[in-house]
Amino acid sequence: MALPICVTIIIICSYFLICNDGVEAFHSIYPGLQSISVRSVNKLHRTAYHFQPRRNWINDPNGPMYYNGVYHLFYQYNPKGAVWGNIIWGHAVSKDLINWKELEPALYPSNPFDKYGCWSGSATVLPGKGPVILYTGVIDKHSNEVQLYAIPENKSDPFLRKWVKPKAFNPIIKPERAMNASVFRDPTTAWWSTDGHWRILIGGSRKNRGMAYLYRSKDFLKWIRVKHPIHSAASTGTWECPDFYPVSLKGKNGLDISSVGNSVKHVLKNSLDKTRYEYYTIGTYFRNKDKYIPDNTSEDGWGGLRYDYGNFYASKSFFDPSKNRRVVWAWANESDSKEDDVKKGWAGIQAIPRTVWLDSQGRQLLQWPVEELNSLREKEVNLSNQKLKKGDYVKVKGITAAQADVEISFSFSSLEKAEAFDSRWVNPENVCAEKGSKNEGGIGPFGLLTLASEKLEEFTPVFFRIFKASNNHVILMCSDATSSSLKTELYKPSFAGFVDVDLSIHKKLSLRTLIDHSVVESFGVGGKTNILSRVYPTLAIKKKAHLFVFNNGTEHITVENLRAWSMKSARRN
Ligand SMILES: *[C@@H]1O[C@H](CO)[C@@H](O)[C@H](O)[C@H]1NC(C)=O
Ligand SMILES: *[C@@H]1O[C@H](CO)[C@@H](O)[C@H](O)[C@H]1NC(C)=O
Ligand SMILES: *[C@@H]1O[C@H](CO)[C@@H](O)[C@H](O)[C@H]1NC(C)=O
Ligand SMILES: *[C@@H]1O[C@H](CO)[C@@H](O)[C@H](O)[C@H]1NC(C)=O
Ligand SMILES: *[C@@H]1O[C@H](CO)[C@@H](O)[C@H](O)[C@H]1NC(C)=O
Ligand SMILES: *[C@H]1O[C@@H](CO)[C@H](O)[C@@H](O)[C@@H]1NC(C)=O
Repeated sequence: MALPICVTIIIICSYFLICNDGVEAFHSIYPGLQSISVRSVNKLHRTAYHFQPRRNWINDPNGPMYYNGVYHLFYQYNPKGAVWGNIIWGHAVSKDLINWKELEPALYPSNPFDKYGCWSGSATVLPGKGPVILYTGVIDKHSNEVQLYAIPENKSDPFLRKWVKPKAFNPIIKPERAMNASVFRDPTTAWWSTDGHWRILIGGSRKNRGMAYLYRSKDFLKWIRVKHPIHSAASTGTWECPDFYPVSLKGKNGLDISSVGNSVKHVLKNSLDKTRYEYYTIGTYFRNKDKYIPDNTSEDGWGGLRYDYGNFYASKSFFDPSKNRRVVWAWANESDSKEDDVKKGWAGIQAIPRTVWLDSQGRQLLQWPVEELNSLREKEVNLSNQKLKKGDYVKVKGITAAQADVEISFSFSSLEKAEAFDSRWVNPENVCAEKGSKNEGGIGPFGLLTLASEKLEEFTPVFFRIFKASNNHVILMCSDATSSSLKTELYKPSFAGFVDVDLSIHKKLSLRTLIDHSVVESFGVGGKTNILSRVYPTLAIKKKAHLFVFNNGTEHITVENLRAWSMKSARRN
């Protein structure tokens, strides 16, 4: 369960003098807004192929799974309004992860243990027995939490529409007295070990130390906490939505959750409530010790590896046995204000589901939109061998630039003109904010101008910029919202990440960007560094949106190949 950040309390309270209603828990922060429903939703910036429900607020993806030929996506949902609150589990099903059918909610408060909310959780498909959902129930106004389970009422129903919460064993896990019960949530999918036990993780913290509690069970009903957490890290605050899964050292195939073997590593991902970003480590899972230890190449904290350096949170993965892949889902929140959300009648989308696998060097994960997305590609335009001098920008004509998929590769002949890298630049976002696309460089900035108005009053550039450090080159990838909209009162971050690539052999960089009205979702260098931005152009909308390639560095850049497609809208229902 991901909660809206606390600092907004102050802002919202000053707008609506209604916060001192005696509710102290930090999630009850928009009591005056959370149940305002609108008659008709504003379609202007709605997405055409990124999943969102018909109206209202959504956040975390929950319980993704593939069962009997159907993909299920559940999600945190406010059925009454467009800000967080009244949380239940929405439910949608799909045959291809792209076109969805929205169903009735799967879980909603129905007993004393989830009276104040059905928060995030996961699904496990038990061999021969079918799916089980584990989720967090909120028992009171102080957000004290327990874990519950639910099973399908009828396993033969192809869509698993109805879920029941058996009384006999629920809640299956309660916090112990020494634990902080208000930060004890988001059970993972369970894995099975040859000692005959199922195991799950639950996120939490002790003081400021983030941790993933480990529980085991023989029968999936009676759960016992293992004495130590599987892993914890100082100063990281509460770990939300932990995700723990095996990845293969050999190739792109995903692994089922319980896989073991010599060529298996593990990934632990946590969503940090403190920063509202996630990070992951790659490491070794010592089964007999119930311990996970990150590799020394994975930083274990704020500055660690991220799936995505933009609006991307509370992610959750699942193994898809039909295509032998692991797929990760995540929530991308809005960058406009709560008042805007109430007016437009909706807030929150899901990022495009991504296949995730381990890079051949074993140091990071790679991600790529699921291949089914390509079925939405229609009209294609392409460009090759286009030279870009400093200050050039070239329009990509002939596609619906507000709803598009673009793949592009760039090359250049020398690294000589790279600007000097300042070793104090630890946070790529600061470098992106300082250097931007408007600040001319040596090699780059070069890339795409997405959601651009004809005269470039508005645009969201996605670009690379190359620097020379003392003994290597540093590649910065930015998705900069600074000029994305003429509307001023928006969150316009200069999202950025460094890209781990060796340019000494091939001086080439590639980029794929999915553009969807208020989404610019980019995959740098085959999915090494990825950034999802939410933007709200006022001029660059629908047919008035344009796409350009540009170069603002002195080194000449060649667009080796560009392929861009208009995208069809995904079917909903
Ligand atoms: C369960 O679902 C199947 C398939 O939809 C249906 O034929 C059957 O009648 C259902 N059983 C009950 C008890 O509702
Ligand atoms: C429990 O966690 C909440 C939320 O982070 C925090 O406000 C509270 O101080 C914690 N309580 C204790 C006893 O640590
Ligand atoms: C990291 O661990 C590997 C073995 O897993 C070891 O060879 C290497 O020296 C370690 N590096 C550092 C910086 O500790
Ligand atoms: C370029 O686009 C045209 C149609 O616009 C298409 O026929 C052709 O196959 C494309 N070429 C490549 C290399 O993709
Ligand atoms: C390129 O640099 C020029 C000069 O600084 C600036 O006016 C222009 O906006 C830049 N282009 C982009 C796409 O940022
Ligand atoms: C998404 O919205 C922005 C702007 O309000 C906040 O700064 C982010 O913290 C928030 N992200 C999450 C995960 O809540």
